[in-house]
Amino acid sequence: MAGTLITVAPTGAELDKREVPALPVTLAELTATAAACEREGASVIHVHLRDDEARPTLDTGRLREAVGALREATGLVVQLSTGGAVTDPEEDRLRVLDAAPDMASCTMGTVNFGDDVFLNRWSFVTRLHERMQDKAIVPEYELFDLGHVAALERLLDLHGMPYGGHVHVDFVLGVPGGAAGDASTVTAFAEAVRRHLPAGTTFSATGIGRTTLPVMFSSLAHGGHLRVGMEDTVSFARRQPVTGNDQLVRRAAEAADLVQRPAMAPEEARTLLGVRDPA
Ligand code: KMH
Ligand code: ZN
Repeated sequence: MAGTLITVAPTGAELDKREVPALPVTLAELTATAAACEREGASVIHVHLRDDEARPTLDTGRLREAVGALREATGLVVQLSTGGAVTDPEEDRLRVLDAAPDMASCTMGTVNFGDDVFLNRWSFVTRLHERMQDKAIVPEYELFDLGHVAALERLLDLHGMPYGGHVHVDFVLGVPGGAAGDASTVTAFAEAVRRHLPAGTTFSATGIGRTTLPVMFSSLAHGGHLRVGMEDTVSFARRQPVTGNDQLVRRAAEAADLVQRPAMAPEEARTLLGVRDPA
């Protein structure tokens, strides 16, 4: 039986370091949390960077530096976010790929995001997909709503398979404005993947805030993989703030052990996802 791929999303673009002191925002904090998460069972890291004032940034120089530092400090598959913050322009988001990560995220449509709008126009999605094909970067398709499965089916039909020939998607559930973070929604997404996407497509799932546990257990029950991290959840339990990303990865790895699909090593994840060998 295959293992469980655990992706850690340690930082995100939304949280304020002053309100969440354990959030990794410097490069030293990022590499330290990455190494700790790898020890606990993570095999992929989904990266958003912050600037010297801890504000979200898509600066290419910083992104390149972070990719190098993460490769130096860990064996993790490095996935850069092209989602950025809701305010980031499309051209800046496309330029993320110049930092030559192993993977990058590719959100499959526009979604309300709290009071904001996370804009992903069709023309932008297709440019991102094609540029990743050209640059040999493996996408992780982010699905915030059920319609995003249909959008991905259309994308693959019209523009071909991603680099590496394997399709991997991530259900991001429980965003205010997107699909709910509960077991029946995971079931609906898993079924839609099975019906509409190529055979062999793999999925992970993450639930925002308090939806993290139902989404985690439901994904495992469907043979899916996991994403956890402070981008999505900063509360470990009621009135118990997360102490660090490694705490969330450890819990995910324990759950994976319980279902007898233990956490995958990064090399296994590389093979599964079709990621090219590190330079
Ligand atoms: N920060 C959100 C607006 C991604 O990384 O690709 C988008 C996001 C998705 O986090
Ligand atoms: Zn993200």
